[in-house]
Amino acid sequence: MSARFTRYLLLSSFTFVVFGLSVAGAAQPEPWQIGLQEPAGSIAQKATDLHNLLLVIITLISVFVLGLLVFVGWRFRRESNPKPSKTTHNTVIEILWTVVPVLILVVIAVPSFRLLYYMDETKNAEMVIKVTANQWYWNYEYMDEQISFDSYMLKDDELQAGQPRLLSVDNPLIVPDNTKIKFLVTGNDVMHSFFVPSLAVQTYAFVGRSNEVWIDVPPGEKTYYGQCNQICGVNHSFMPIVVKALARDKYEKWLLEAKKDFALSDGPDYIQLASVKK
Ligand SMILES: [Cu+2]
Repeated sequence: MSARFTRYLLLSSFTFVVFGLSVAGAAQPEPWQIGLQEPAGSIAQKATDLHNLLLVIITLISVFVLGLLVFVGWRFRRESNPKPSKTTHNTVIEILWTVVPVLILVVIAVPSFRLLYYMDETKNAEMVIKVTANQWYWNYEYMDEQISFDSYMLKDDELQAGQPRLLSVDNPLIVPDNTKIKFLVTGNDVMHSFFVPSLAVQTYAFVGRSNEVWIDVPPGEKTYYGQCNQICGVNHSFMPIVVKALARDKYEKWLLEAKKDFALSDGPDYIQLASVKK
């Protein structure tokens, strides 16, 4: 083993350990990541399972088609097939290449629809949070607690140790762990999208419309990072989402503080006041 290779090996394992430590307890993209983020919650788990099933199916199809192409190119090349056949159609093959893809699509459709309807089940949510997208920050309103606050991205000079750049915010969306939460997603200006990959939640935020989604935050304290997923203007890439799951007692403690700091004022015009403040 050359000295250069040893050095490379040491450096890469060091990087791996350092990054591995820094992302422990957080769901975010990792350097050299291939594939999806580790799923959190039942929707994400089901979506990952469906993705893995589709990966197997499309790999088998691609390998089969590639094999056919290579075989035809080799078997019917000019030297081995000097007199080309003038066949124009073959009924058996035509029926097969219609019926087999239909069957494959049906096989794919069953788990897809099952997941789609599962994601639609917003009833039985233990709490509701209204998410409002703005150019270029998020507003979170805890409807039952009468609190509301804005969430802005931290600039580079505001980052604390361990906080990922372009993903950290001043006021994260604090949620209790092990809880089913319904989001009502809406917008205040242009079209945005609320997207947290590890929780498998992605919903468009429109003016004048509220879209429903739900997540079941898994047990355990963890931070889930996401971003606006719809190009919404010059600062589109600077409106990250941070969902921070706390244990129930810590969440209750945070709630007491939040009720002082982020209390919604009474009256019908608070939403307008919140949106004017920029
Ligand atoms: Cu946006």
